[in-house]
Amino acid sequence: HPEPAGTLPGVPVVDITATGPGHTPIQQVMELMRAHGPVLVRRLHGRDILFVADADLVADLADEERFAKHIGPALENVRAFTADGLFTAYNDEPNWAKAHDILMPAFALGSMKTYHPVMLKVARRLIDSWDRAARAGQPVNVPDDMTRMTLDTIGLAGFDYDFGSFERAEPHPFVESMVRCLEWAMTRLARNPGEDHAAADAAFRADADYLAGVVDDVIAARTGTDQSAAEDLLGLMLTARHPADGTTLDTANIRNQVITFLIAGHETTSGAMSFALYYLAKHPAALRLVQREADALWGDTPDPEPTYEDIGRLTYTRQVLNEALRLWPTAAAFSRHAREDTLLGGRLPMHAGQAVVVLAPMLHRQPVWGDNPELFDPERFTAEAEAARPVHAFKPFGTGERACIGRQFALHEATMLLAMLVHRYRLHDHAGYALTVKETLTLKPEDFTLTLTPRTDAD
Ligand code: MNH
Repeated sequence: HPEPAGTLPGVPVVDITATGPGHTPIQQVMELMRAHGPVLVRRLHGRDILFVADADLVADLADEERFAKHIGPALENVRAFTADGLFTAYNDEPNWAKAHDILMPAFALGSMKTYHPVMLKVARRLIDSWDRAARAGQPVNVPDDMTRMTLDTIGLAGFDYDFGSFERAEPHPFVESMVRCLEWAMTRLARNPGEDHAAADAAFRADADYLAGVVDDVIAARTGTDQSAAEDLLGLMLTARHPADGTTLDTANIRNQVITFLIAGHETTSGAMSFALYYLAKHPAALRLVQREADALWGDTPDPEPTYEDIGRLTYTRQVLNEALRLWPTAAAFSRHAREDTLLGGRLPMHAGQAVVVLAPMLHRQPVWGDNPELFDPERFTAEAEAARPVHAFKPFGTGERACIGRQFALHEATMLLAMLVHRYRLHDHAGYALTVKETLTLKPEDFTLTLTPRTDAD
């Protein structure tokens, strides 16, 4: 039920019907907020969406007693290919709590120990590929290679399935279909009344069916084998019984979960590492500090063997990742709705069920971040600086019980890889890259390439 937004006291209404949201709707709302402030209603063909980035309002929205995750129009579109998977399930859909309870143990910090060897193995695939590029003097496409790395990692770590992405010149067809599905979910929001989109919808159906087919292969490779009880994600999905009722996940739900994890498990992490490398390539002082941290652990060993414990010691590397996620949180928006009639922030009347979209990139540029929020500065994430800041000022992983389940997984994978890369290579911004952010529901630096040379002792 679209609420007449004019009833929200003091909240500007910006009608974008004339231009539409275009291909970069997140960046468009960022611009609108720069002009109109961090609370606004965006109106498109008479449909209103309330966007907020104000730190106090976001802190209030984090109150799980009064607000909950909302499946808004974007996620409704994603539901067309992930249905009741964890990411797109409604809060009260029984399969959400069931799958959450069954899969949670696989994402506790301690579980990262199990994934560590696989993450390292895939990191070495990337390094082999970058070594070849370095020897040939060829540039590497950073987001494409980060996507190869994260897809292979979630495939192997979660499902013991090898996408073999580094053996392919083009992205794996799963990635191409997935990106088109995400684009369909995004551009469907920009459709004008009366237009005919039958061709786009048919192409989407074909892509969604292809994704489901890949997932059926992933599952078939395991069912009935003695590996079906392995303690990875798929093993838990196939065999773990819910403590409350003793049942396992049903077949349709397992398929939805596998698609969900293959997508959620790689797309955003890939973007986060790409942005981190972008900022390191542009900020030599920060790059030197990351290199120093890696050198302190691994010296000039050409092929270090990072241990699980090493990754926890890479605190500055982690700060760099956090700072990249501050400026470009790769899952940039999440939605909340009021559980009951309430006043948001004590001043904006919301009725039960009414939705709000939190725009993380602008939350991350609010005054709590100081007077130069556009500046890349990993010092914002020292323990002291974090302790001094309101807890809800940084939300790259969402909030509450529906927050990202894969956070530790992503941070372990990304921290290790970043440290290994800067330990091994000098990064050359050979093209004088100017950042353009591509949106496919998630964010990535578009066409970002680097050239690489091995580091020498003199560096
Ligand atoms: Mn992840 C939910 C961001 C990595 C699996 N993820 C979310 C949400 C955000 C998010 C934001 C909440 C969305 C909402 O409220 O509607 N996730 C990220 C980012 C990274 C990331 C920025 C990397 C960086 N996510 C991962 C990885 C996995 C994963 C890696 C899996 C291995 N994420 C999920 C799942 C959910 C989720 C599953 C849904 C959780 C739930 O609702 O129960």
